[in-house]
This record gives sequence, structure tokens and C-alpha cells, in this order.
Amino acid sequence: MRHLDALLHVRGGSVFIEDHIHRDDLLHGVVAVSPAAHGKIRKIDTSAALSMPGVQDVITASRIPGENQIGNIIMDEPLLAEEEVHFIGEPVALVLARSRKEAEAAANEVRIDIEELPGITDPREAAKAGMLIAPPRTFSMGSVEKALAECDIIVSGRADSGGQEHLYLERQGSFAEPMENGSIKVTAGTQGPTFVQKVAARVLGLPMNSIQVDVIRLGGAFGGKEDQATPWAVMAALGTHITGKPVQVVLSRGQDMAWTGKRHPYSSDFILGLNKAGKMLAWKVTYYQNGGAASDLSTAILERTLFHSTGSYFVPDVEATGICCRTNLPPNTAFRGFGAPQAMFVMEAAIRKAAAEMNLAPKIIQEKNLLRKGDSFPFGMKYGGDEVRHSWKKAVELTEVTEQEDRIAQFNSSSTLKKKGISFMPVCFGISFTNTSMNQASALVHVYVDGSVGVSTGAVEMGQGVNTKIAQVAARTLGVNLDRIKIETTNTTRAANTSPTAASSGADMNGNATRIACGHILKRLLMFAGTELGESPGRLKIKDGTVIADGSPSSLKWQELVSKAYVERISLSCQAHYATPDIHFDKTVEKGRPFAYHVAGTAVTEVTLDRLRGTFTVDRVLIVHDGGDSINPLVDRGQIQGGLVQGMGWVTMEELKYEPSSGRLLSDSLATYKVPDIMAAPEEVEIHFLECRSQNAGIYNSKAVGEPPFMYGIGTYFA
Ligand code: LUZ
Ligand code: MOS
Repeated sequence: MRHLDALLHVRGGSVFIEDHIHRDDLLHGVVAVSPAAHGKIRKIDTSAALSMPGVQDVITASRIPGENQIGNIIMDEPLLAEEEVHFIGEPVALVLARSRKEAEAAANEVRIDIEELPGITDPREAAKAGMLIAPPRTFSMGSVEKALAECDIIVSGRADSGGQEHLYLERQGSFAEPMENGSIKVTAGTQGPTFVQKVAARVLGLPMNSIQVDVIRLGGAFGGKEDQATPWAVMAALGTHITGKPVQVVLSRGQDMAWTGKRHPYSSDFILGLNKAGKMLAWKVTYYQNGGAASDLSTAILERTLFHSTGSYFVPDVEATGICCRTNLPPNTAFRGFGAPQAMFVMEAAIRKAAAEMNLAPKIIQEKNLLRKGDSFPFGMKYGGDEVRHSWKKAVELTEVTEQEDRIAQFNSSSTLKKKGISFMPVCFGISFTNTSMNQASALVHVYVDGSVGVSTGAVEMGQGVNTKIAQVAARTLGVNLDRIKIETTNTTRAANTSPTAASSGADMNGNATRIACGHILKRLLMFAGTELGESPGRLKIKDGTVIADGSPSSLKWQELVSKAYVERISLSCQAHYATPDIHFDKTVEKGRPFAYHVAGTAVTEVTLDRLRGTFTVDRVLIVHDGGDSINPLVDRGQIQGGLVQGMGWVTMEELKYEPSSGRLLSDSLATYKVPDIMAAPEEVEIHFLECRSQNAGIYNSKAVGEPPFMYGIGTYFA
């Protein structure tokens, strides 16, 4: 089945933030931002801006009616700077004008007088200066020091990975409208509607029930709208609260690139100990995470780094330390993989270093150490599947690796200018929010008297296909055709206290809530059908919209059943809640079972490098991926292809450049920041799904797919 939005998208019928038709008193909000990476605000002069044409108001921190605080985990980020500024692009004043152009012009006239202070952009320097966002954390198992004493080979080194711009097609933006009696409706471009609602209420000094947040869909997010859609949505709400008019705040591409946070750059030190046979015995690693100027989600991201410090491998003695460093860059944030890619990169780099030292092919070390069912992670959980090894084995078989390696060796011996390389990249990624309490979702299902169905959940559609999967779950559970199902917007009045659509868990959790809600309605309908047909309800089911009794179709069809049930005053609606079972984590000892399950797979990548020009082509990527019992293989395939190419971009072409003296982002446009295009995509991508039944999977035994494939891209670097 194709993506529900496919036709809308190609016909231009899908509605994004800027496609809405507004009241004609709409105001456009543009923020004036800090031009300095660090400094004390001496004075903010808004008088020139206020006298510009079309300007309605210029709002600074002192006008905020509630708390000037948009922090989530740690309360360290103002909506509008008050006394100090901590990064270039930090919002200082909100200009409201009749047109976007007028608002931009006036924002340029806001005079921000700053006494500049020295800034830090490097995480190691920040750590040295004691600029930490939170105390360091260490995950450990066994004794690394003891194990290192017994190793035949010890390699140590440093591995750095850069940041990454999200480059969602739809830029950050939201709009707010006044409702009755001081309430506000925010139509937001966010992965986390509840977070926008909560922070808007906090900033405006209103109860959460005065703020309604609605999300239709996002034109991409990749984690960049988990936390960082909030300030723009709250700015719009603040503008509406103060002026009583609808307000839209949308960033330009340049503003979005320059001002918003990115994937965290990491700089890491490692020590890897092995025996002669290549078995890894000890792993000691320290991650310096470049958090930027405010905590945002950095501590949670660093936690996921620690959960993935051993990558797809088992190491018996481990000590992994994460240091969350405060720098004067825009606060870095969630990005597909959420700290795990950074961890896996360090482990893979260490393996290459050991392989070179031991004069072995990296794959020998990799294969020897792949996770087996029952192996312990350093955080106490045991690996429950065997898909890491299965996917590796299948990838070797399917690629006909020996033949491929012969062909590559032959090519390399006869070619001087160009050389070919091959790499293996196994992935094992934990599914669930690492913060256990976030693993909950809800659904509200209405069956209307004409037999059509409306489903509301907390899941946000951002192109990934979660609405398609939820519609499939509803249709499958109720036994009706898909064209009866409509997925409604994500709205805080229909799904409350929701977690962001993140951590690859959107379809699992909201799909399960939908399954439960539909299950209750189905049960009521079957009870009623039993009376109608004079059958025991236990023998009935609904398939393709027809009531089936003991395997044979009855005369009772869905639509008739529903309208009769209504007349008999049977409820045709249900709200349900789902909480991922059997997960827990105790931070005081850093042990627990934080993940419902793991998703695994292996990528084999072949590249050709031009040694004179430094250019390369990715010739072939073969992926064996564990999708469980996929609900929608086409959607999953899209996620795997997209994740792969996005991961390749991170490790091979995308590079954030900052001016060292000022911390200003130099690569702030598509002319200076290069992401993979179709020409850079692999010549050939071959995706195979692993056919093995796994334990504890997600909705209808499928597996989460959003983030894991990103890490296949890491293989390109090593190839
Ligand atoms: N967001 C979050 C995430 O808040 N917690 C997580 O564990 C997570 N993991 C992946 C992506 N987003
Ligand atoms: Mo995410 S990195 O799942 O918002």
C-alpha cells in the first residue's frame, strides 16, 4: 500500500504551515537576534523599529506575562534574552508587522547593544573551563583496567564527528489565532504538540487548557522539530496574546540554518583492548558532546550515546563516560539517531585502528564480536535477538562477498588513479525513549453512523508514513477497508499529554493505542451483531466490512451494523492509552531494561575513490534489515533509503564551518553546505528484509524503522 499522502503531495494538495488561508489582520513575526556569541546586553533600543512602516509591536522579554523559560529537561533557556546572550541567533525581540517584508526590515532596526565576552565553541575547551550542562555520567560493566592488563593488543585514539543540519524541506514555523475568552489555538510545525502547549502556557501564564495545539503535517523534521519548533510556536502565541490578532512566525532558510541547533558534534577518546584472535576484551571511551548554549535535549542524547557505546558488539569490560559541554553555539538538538550514530562512529573507528595494527581486515574483528542473543549491554539489559548475526550472515551471502572482494582487489591492482573500497556496517539500535515515562501514547477513535472512521492519536506525520501505518492498523483491527479510515490532525484536545513523535516509536506506540481503541469498539459491535444474528459473539468477526459467522459471511455488513448499533445506543467511540510494557531504568546505578527491543541490520558498501580529485562514487550498498513483520514494506523501504543517504551525507559531504573568532556559522546556505543529491546517491541500493520472527517487537509484530537505517550510512566513510 502506498503512502496515504502520495497523491496529495504530487498534486500539491497537502497543506503545510504557509498554505493556510488567514484572516486579513494576520501579523507576521520576525525575531531580532543576538549578533554575538556571548555577551552582556547593555541596551535594547526598539524605537527605530517601532516607527518603521507596517510595524504593530516590538516585544522584548519584559513584556512576557508568564515565565520567560522554554527549557524542557533543564530550565536554562529564555524565550527572549534578558541580560546576557549566549549564541549568535539567540532571539532578543519579536517584531510584529503587517507583512513579512516589513517585519524583516524592522527587525534589522532593533538596536542590540552588547558588551562582548569571550566565547567557546570547542567542547573540550568548554570541559576544561568547567562549562558543563550536567555532571558527567559513566556506564560500566566489569573492570576495564583489569581487562586491559590481559589484552594482547591495545589501541587508543581520538575520533571526531561533525554536526549536521537537518535541512527539513519545510522550514521552522507556526501560527497562532485568538479563540474565545483569551484562549489561543496554535497550528504548529512541531513533533511535540504537548511540549508546545506546555511551554506556551508557561510563557503566557495560562493553564494548558487555554492553549490548543494542532499539527496537520510537517514537511520533514528528522528530530529538528522535537524541541526546536517550540520557540517559534510560542513566539506566535505570545504575539497573539499581546495583540489579539493572528500571528505567523516562519523562518527563512538562512535564518533556520544559522539560528537553530543541529546534530551534536562529538570529540571522543577511546582505548580498545583485544586478544590475538581479535576478540574485543576492553572498551574505554569518553565522549565530549558539543551541547551548544542551552541544554535542550543534550542530556537525553548523551544518554542514548552511552546506551550505544559498544555499537553492535559485545565487549565484556566497558567504561563509557559522557560529558555534556556548554558552548556558545546554538543549542544542539535531536537528529535521527539521537546520539547513537556518534557512539557507533567511535567504535567503528577504533575497530579500524585495531585492524590496521593487527594487519587484519576490519570485518574479521567485527564478525568475531557481533552481539549474540543473551549478551549483556553495559547497562544491564541482555540482547534479546540474534538479528545482528543473522543480518551479517545474510548480507555476506547475498553480496557474494568473496567474489566482490576478489573483483575489488583485481580492480585496485590494475588501477592507480581510482581505487575501490568495501565496508561492513552492522547496526543495533534500541527502541523506546530512554526516559521510560515518555513511552506512552493515546488514541481517540470515532466510528460515525455512516460507517466512516476518524482516528486521532498523538503521532505527528512528518513524511515518514506514520499516518499510513496507523490507518492500516485501524482497518486491520476493525476489519474494514482502508478507504473508510481517516487520520485526523494531531490535536492536543483529542490526544493529551502526548510524547513527541520521536525515538522511532511513533507507529509502535500510537498504533498500539489505536489497536486497543478499535478493539474495544469491535467488541461492542460484535456483541450487538451476536444478538442481531442470534449467534454467540465469540464466533463472529468482521472481515472486509462483512460480519463473518463461523467462517461464512453473514448478511450483516459494516454500515448496517454501525447504524443499527447507534439506534440501540451503543457507543461507537473509544479513547485508549498504551504504555510500552516491561521497560525500566535506574539512573542511580545506570542499570535497567530501557528498550522494548532492538532493531538490527547490516550494510555492505562499495565505493570508488578518485585519488587525484578526492571525489568518490558509492557504487553499491546492500542492506539486510530487520523490519519484523512489516506493516508497510514500501514505507519501510523509503525510510531505509532515506536514512542511508542522510547518514552518508553526514559522514562524507556535509560540513558545518564556523568562523573561529566569532562562532558565526559560515556554511549557512545550500551554496556552502552540501547535502547528498541524486547524483551522490548510491548507484545501486539493494534492500533485503530479514526473515526471522523476533521477540517483543512493536505493533502487530512489526519493528520501528525511523532511525536505525541512518547508521548504515556510516559504512560509506569506512569504505
Ligand atoms: N527523543 C527523546 C528521542 O526525547 N528521547 C529519546 O530517547 C529519543 N531517542 C531517539 C530519538 N529521539
Ligand atoms: Mo527524533 S531524533 O526521533 O526526534
